[in-house]
Parts: sequence; structure tokens; C-alpha cells
Amino acid sequence: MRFSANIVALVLAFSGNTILASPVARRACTVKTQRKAWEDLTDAEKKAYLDADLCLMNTPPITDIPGVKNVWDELQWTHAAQAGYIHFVGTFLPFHRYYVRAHQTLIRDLCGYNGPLPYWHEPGDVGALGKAAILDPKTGFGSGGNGTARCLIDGPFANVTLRIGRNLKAGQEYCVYRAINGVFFNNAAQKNVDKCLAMATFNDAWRCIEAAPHSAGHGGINGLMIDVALSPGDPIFWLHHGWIDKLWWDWESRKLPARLTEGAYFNHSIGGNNTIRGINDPAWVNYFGDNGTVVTLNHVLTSHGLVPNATVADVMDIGGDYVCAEFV
Ligand SMILES: [Cu+2]
Repeated sequence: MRFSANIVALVLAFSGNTILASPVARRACTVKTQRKAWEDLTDAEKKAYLDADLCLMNTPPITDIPGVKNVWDELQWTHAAQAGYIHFVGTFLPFHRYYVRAHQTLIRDLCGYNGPLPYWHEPGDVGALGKAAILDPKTGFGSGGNGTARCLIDGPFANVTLRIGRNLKAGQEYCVYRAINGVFFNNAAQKNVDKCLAMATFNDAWRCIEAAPHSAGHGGINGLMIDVALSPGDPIFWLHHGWIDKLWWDWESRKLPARLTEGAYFNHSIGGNNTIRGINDPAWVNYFGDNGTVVTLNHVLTSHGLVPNATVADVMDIGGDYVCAEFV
């Protein structure tokens, strides 16, 4: 997968105002959002959550992002637009925590969803992915795809139309497509999780989590989910990244409060790089606010105006004022 400098230039050119919007004052965290495994939701809660995603797909755009037809497109677009700066970098985990939180804010504010935020407990489905509750056609996200296009044939998202392409333009319309791969999903095994959680430094833990548990969920669902830029088009993405976010929090929780602060996080080995693969457009690098090539707590996280920008510092504590959540 490639990300060209042209894409970055395009992104900055039209969104200069929104991307640089300063963080707004936030409310104190009083009532924490409960994050629960999908199988611990009641069928009514599952339906309400799935309906909220369908609602986003029918909600008119709220930003000036070109070519989008609804908020779901916008969520997919902002991930695609910065895909080269949020994967294989030190902000991989912080960005995706911010992004999961952004999705939660949108289903709450635009679609009235106030239930628990579900995640996918993936090790529980290793060896039996085809029978996973999350893939249930009636109470879950639908099963695998079918035909040459691998479009979903059942579940609530079988008739969803997506339109954002890798060039960030609305082009040919396409479906949510999957090609379930139980062999690849074996990497989601608990032993791989345990290995990552035992890592002593942030850099080692992050790279481990991104490599095995993270890749396993994307590769197990396959299809759209293995597109590093466009994968948020499949609603399962949010439950997969809810799980990845839990793994980061589980790692942080092993040494609190030390793992909420910069020293314990980044002062090991080389620190988390904030660009990859020679993609170092000065506009983005300066924008991040790290004052260097290593990710810091000042690093800015953006969603191009879907929700206000935040910083890595804001998202470090899952129970802090910004994320305000707890795993139950
Ligand atoms: Cu991502």
C-alpha cells in the first residue's frame, strides 16, 4: 500500500483550517462510558449499537471534506487521508484510541446511542471464527462475503454503499466486503496477547500489539478490513480497534501511573517514530507538534473537524477527562 506526497498535500490544502483547529475546553469526566465485550451486550443493546452505525451512514456530512455523502464516509476519509502517519508509528495506539472515541462521540451526539461501547474479545474466537457471535447474521455484523466481489450477503450492512477510494476521492461505489480467514486469525491467540502485555517498554509493546493482535483481526475478517487506508468502512473495524485499545490499556494498567507519563513511555531505545517509510512531508511533521522525529505527549491527533483535535496527552488515561471510559 502506498501513500503519495500528493495525497498529503491535498489533505492539507483543503482542510488547513479544520486540521489546525485548537483543542476546545472539555468537560470533566463524571460518568464513564462502559466498554464491554460484544457477547456481554444484550440483544437489544446490540441492535441499538448496530442501528447507530446505520444511522451514521444516513446522516448528512458535518465537515467540508469533498465527495462524502454521509458521516460514515467522513470517518472513513479521515483515516484514509492520514493512513501513512497513523500506522507503524508511535501514534498508532494513541491515534486509534482518539479515533474510537471520535466514533463513539458521533454515534452518541448524532444518533442518540448511549449504551455500552462494545469491543471484540478476539482470542475467544480463535479456532472457531466462523461461529463468532460478532459475525451472527441476526444479532451481529453479518457473516462473510460472497461472489467475486465478496460483498456481504446478510446482516445489517449487506446493502451499505461506500464510495471513498484510495485516492481520497468519491469514485466507484462499492460494498462492505469480507473474505473470512480463520488461519490468519489464529494470530489473535491469547499467547500472542500475553507476549505483548509482558513487554517492558512502550515501543516494544506498541510494535508487538500492532504486529500480531492488530493484524490478526484485520486479516481474519479480510477483504475491506485488510485495506490499511479504507478498513473503517467495515463496521467491525470499531470493535476490532476497541479490542486493540483495551490491550494498550491493559499494558498501561500494569504500571500506573508511570505508564501515563512521557518518561516511562518514550525514553526507551529510539522512542516512537512519528513518520514512516520516508513519508515526511514538512507540513504534516510540523503540524504534529513533536518538535522532532519522536512522538511526544504534544503530538496532535486530528479527524479533520469531525471532532475537535486532541493530543496524545489527552488520550493516555482511558479513565481521564478526554476518553472517560472503563472496561467492565
Ligand atoms: Cu488504522
